[in-house]
Amino acid sequence: MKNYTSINDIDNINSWIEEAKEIKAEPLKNIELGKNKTLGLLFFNSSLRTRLSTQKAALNLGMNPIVMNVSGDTWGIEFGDGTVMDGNTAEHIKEAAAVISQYCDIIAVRAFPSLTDKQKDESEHVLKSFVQFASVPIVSMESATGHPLQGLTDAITIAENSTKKRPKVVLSWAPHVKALPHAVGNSFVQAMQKMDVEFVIANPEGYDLNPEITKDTPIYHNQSAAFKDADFVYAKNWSSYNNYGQILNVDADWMITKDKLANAKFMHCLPVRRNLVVEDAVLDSDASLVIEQANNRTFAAQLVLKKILENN
Ligand code: AN0
Ligand code: CP
Repeated sequence: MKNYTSINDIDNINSWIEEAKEIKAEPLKNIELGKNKTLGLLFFNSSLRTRLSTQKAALNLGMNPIVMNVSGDTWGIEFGDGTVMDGNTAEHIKEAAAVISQYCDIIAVRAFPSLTDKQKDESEHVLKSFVQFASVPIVSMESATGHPLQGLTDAITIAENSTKKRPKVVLSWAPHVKALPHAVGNSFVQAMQKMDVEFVIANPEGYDLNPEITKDTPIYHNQSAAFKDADFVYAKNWSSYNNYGQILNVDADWMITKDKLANAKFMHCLPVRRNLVVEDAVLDSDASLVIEQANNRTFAAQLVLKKILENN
């Protein structure tokens, strides 16, 4: 594997999960693998978990992480081909990616979608420009349409916490006040489609995700019907895909409550807004796996970096 930019880069999810568990049991086993290698982390957007867990993963492999906030701390980057750069952007991605490649052995990038221009977002122009113009491997730390480190983490967490051979997993839309990306939902869908689970999606009408991603996964517009006999409920808000980037309603009825959850475990990628997405009684109970998910971000990132280091 050269780059890790999508859940589709996972060739065998079960073997990846087993390897992640081995890393978790002995995180410093490969401390020599990344010696004298540098990981560059570039953030076009905010982050808590990704920023810290990916650096921790690099440190566990003996790598040196260096971090840059692209918005604010550096020159505005131009992505357009042939642009006359007489506006606000000061350097082109062609130079920027090539220069960063002089300092880093792997580059990790976070770049959220605009949520206004569907075609541009779906072209993944930021992530793909780094892949094109950098001379070193690229890792997505959440791009316009995917969050593959999160999806891998979630697969690991479900495998670790499952008491059944084939658990039922529900991805449920939940209310939010801001228009949020589809990336986390998309990567979770793709990860669950690769696993041996009974997987369904619940969302209000108008909020169906991209059908090219959901494929034949059942979609319920009735949340309680979807939650029947669930073992894992994964909550996430996303804005409308059809009415691209719009908030159609903030239907509070879709908030995850302890009553709705019944015997299921609760999952969320974080950050989560309490008592809007999910009530306190869930997050403060033993049913919540959110902190263990955040912990597993380190081992998912470490597995990805290890595979890239071994291959390059
Ligand atoms: C972001 C999102 O929904 O993509 C990041 C989640 C990891 N969440 C927010 O902006 C709240
Ligand atoms: N789950 C996740 O990616 O969190 P951050 O946005 O804080 O990195």
